[in-house]
Amino acid sequence: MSHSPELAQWAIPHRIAFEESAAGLVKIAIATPAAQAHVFLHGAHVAHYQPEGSAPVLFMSASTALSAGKPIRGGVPVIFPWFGPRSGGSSSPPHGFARTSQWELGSTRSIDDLTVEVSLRFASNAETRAGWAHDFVLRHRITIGARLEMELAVENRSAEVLQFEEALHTYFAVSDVREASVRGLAGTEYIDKVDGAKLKLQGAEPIRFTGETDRVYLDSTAECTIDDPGLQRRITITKSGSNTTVVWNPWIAKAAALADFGDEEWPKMLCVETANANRNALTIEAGATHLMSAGIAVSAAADD
Ligand code: TA6
Repeated sequence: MSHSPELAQWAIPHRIAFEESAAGLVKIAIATPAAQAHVFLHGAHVAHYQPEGSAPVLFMSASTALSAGKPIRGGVPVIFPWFGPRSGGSSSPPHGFARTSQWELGSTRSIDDLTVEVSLRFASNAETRAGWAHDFVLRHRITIGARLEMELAVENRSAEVLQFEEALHTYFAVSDVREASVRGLAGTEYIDKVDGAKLKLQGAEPIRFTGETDRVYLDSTAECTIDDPGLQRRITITKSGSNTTVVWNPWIAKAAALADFGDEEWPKMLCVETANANRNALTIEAGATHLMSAGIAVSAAADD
């Protein structure tokens, strides 16, 4: 597969290579003794992460688009500067423009024998300003090893405060969402988007899935876990700089309504998203930078 010659300087033999997909998307192919991963420059999108000896950790729809200007259905979409539909009912793309923009490679480096890091950058331009009149620089730092670590930096390059929402909209691969459970959000307030956006309180029991589930958990910095008995594994999601966690499964009807999502794929995925959204939207001063990070690790199923 060919790749952009100017990127070749950032390749690391046997660890980081650059490929170009049929639709012209540049993919960073990463391999270390601890894990394999794929990251597209398109949307700074982590599309694949698989620790050595584990099944893939991220879901990717077989029906996803993989072309400029279109969101990728799976992996870790980078959501910025608004979450969901833009307020005011405009025709702006849902979940903002970061996930469908072409990011630049910032750097690549080996951290140790098992771990590499790539960083990608996206700065405001005439196109973004036309729809959102602010200047900013995004930097997404992705560390691939025994864990997947992602850190999204938002730098305010405007002369005035910057108000925004953001998310690492992570699609996790599960054997069957009907058998999976999520822990860590007990006692947390959430917006139930499948029940009139009512504000509810999560009980003490683990979250289980019996229908379309779309919940925005607020004021929560908690570590969450996904227990997947089918794959006999627990996925742990730790975070910093994030006060919102979103839990989503489209279930049958919503999956069928999504053109880039296979009708039979909904049992195989579960989103647990690291975010700042709704009343946790951020305001940062001119010149300030905000960091939000998510760490993802896989372990054998807990016996608790
Ligand atoms: O994070 C959950 C959510 O906001 C759902 O409401 C659903 O819209 C999902 O994101 C996917 O959004 P997308 O724009 O990628 O189809």
